[in-house]
Amino acid sequence: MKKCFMLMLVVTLFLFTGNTFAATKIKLGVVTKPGSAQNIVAEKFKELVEQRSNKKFEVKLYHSASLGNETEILQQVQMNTIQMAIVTGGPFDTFDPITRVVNYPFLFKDNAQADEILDGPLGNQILKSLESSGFKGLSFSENGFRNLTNSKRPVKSPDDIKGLKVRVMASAIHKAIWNALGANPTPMPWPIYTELEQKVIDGQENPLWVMEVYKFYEIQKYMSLTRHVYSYHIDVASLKWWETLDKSDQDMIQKAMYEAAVYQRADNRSKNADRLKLLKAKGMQVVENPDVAAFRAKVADLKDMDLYQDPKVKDLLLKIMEAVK
Ligand code: EAX
Repeated sequence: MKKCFMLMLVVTLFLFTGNTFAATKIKLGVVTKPGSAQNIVAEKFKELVEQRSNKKFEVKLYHSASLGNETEILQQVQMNTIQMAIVTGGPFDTFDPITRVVNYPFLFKDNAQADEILDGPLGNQILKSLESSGFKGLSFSENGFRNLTNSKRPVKSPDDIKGLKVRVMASAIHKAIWNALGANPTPMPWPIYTELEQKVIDGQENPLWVMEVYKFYEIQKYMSLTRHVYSYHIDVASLKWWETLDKSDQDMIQKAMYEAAVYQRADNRSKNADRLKLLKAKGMQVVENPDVAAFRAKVADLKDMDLYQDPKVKDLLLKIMEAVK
């Protein structure tokens, strides 16, 4: 009897400590706060991975710039100080120029087109390419179509943009877009509320959820539904870390991230109509149909810029343009 008890005790202890030591922590970074598009992906991913791995993996979320800005988050992923991140397409630009293809202005007409390209073989070329800079690209979730806001005047045509100081992400293509549109683009990492409030910058551009979650209606009177860039997030892991995982864990994680991304895209899109209502109710003046043809004309030559001359980058851009014609 005593022996049996001892044996049970040993087995219990073994299971307990075994379990404790087996839990692998995944540190996941996002720059934005709870309620943001990035956090919705991250939280869904955490739920799926912990459930499916029976807590063999535990996901710890670092949000609200607690790990620094998006460029700094990506550097930490490269070094494997954190294992995963959901980061806006813009700041990837300095790590791998192929990522700027999707930031090309007016590339996708609508959500369906974005999904078709990004979930298909062309999107996969971007994920694959990221390996050469130390990232395992898993999937694409979304920020959404970006719209211009500012505190100075309603913007209907490029003439109204002249001289506006517009904050842009740390991305050469975003800077080039706003230069071509006649603004005075100012690269600045997220968050930017204070700079808008203090009028260091006149405007910024982001999807509707940002204006709501970050309360930009308090400090930006005017919004134009320019939809100039479909802004994706790239959901990445550290390649160094990825290579330490066995195949079945890799598959489980990859699948969970893709499902989290698909979930979040649908969630984001389903809320846009209400967001627009809310922003108007909060007093924003919205130009719903700006002269998009005139904006397009201003940026039509960007594909011939140096930014797109790397053959790998140019090739993908032209292929996507052809596919969405
Ligand atoms: O998701 O920096 C940006 O403008 C991003 O869109 C921001 O992280 C909000």
